Amino acid sequence: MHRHVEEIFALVTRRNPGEPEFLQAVEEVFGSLDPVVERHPWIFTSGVIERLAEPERQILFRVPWVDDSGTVQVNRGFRVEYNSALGPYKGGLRFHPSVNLGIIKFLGFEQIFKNSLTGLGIGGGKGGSDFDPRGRSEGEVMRFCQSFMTELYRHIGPSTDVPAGDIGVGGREIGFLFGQYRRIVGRHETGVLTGKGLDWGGSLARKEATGYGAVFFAREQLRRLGLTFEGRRVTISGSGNVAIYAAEKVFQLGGFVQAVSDSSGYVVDDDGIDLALLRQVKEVERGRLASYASRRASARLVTGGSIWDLPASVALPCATQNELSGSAAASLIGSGLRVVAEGANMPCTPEAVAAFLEAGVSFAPGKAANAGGVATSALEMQQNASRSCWTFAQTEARLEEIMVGIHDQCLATAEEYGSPGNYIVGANIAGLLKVARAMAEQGIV
Ligand code: NDP
Ligand code: 2IT
Repeated sequence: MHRHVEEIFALVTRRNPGEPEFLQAVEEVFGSLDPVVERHPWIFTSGVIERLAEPERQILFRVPWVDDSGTVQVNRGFRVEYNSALGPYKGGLRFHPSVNLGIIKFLGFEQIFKNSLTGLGIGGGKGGSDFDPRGRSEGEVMRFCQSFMTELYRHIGPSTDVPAGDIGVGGREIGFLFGQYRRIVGRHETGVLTGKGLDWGGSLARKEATGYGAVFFAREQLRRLGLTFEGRRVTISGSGNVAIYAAEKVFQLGGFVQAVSDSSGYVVDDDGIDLALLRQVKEVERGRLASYASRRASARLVTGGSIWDLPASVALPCATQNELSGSAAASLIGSGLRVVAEGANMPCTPEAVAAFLEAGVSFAPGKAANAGGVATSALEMQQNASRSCWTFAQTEARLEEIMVGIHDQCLATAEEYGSPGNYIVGANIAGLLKVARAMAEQGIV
């Protein structure tokens, strides 16, 4: 790390105790900056790095609600409005018991560069709550969402800050959140949230976009190696929104998805994952993978160990941060792994990433590979602003074009800055330069 960047990182470390994920994300980006700051000294003089180390605004609030037994529950709500140099803050909401300020800051920080890479004029933000939707009734989830929005509404808007889904927040939650927003402000302002229902402002292909986009990206990585998905053995962790649609696209491209996971374990299916059954268990019943395994003779549930113990040619980690460790990476490399594309945000630990790079595995970081979700959110905002509605094919074609564009931009930038083939360097530098230019041109704000 350049000495000046190192000093700023030391300050970030002192200022943000107890936020290891945030520091991990910052260190990864700062670690790519040496060739940039040497070539663009104006980045220092305009204080871009110092300013990127600090979110523009961090909102914390109480979310009181009443559960089905009449007991008062209190959760914590967050919205980190990290950087708006390129457009309104844009990024998802995560409802998971592990959520804290450091997690939301890491996700908001990553979102700045990801959104920049899409080229679509969106700033970076993230939010959520430590609310655990698991085991909660529909009524409880609705009351929680309404209480959450009763505070959040004053901070968001189509030109201010536009939340969407993330872990634990899907179409159902976006519906409850939008309903409460509309009731409070008294306007049908579709552009305030993305991932909406298709009858009231949602975009076709938004639900599929993150998973499809990650697989389009992996297809480009394979293509660069002279390979395709045809007949290739693929492991996908998670079994939520990103994982399900990543699996669908892998099958469409002729690949073989052998396993998916959730927090209870993983299923290996000798006949390949049955998507219709997976969607029934996960999207309709909101159940566990044991239920998938019990209904399919070719499948077994594994509750010990890790899904990454399985030999695979392509790995798509689509569950959560730091789920793929250095030792998991070593075992995957030993079994002939060629490509990793992060569908989740920061799922590979720094040790795993180092092992992939060392072994010459093609590795794509989340801020590039999973940008299809937020990119399609921006397409949803475009449709809302023009009161139009694109077809599935039109939207998917735009998504594919954007993902191929990000892939090529990462490679070209990596090459230009002396690290050919390194998607991390390419994504960090290409993402940063656009934001940095905007921040410099707009003055010290
Ligand atoms: P979902 O809530 O739909 O699914 C999450 C999946 O990951 C579930 O299978 C869940 O298992 C598993 N999971 C979550 N947390 C843990 C944990 N701590 N340990 C083990 N398994 C876990 O979320 P998404 O699919 O939307 O998000 C997955 C990842 O993709 C996240 O990193 C998210 O930030 C990222 N992402 C999402 C985008 C989107 O558009 N939705 C866009 C870009 C990135 P269980 O149900 O058992 O908890
Ligand atoms: O991490 C992400 O990019 C998302 N959860 C999607 C954000 C969005 O605004 O669509």
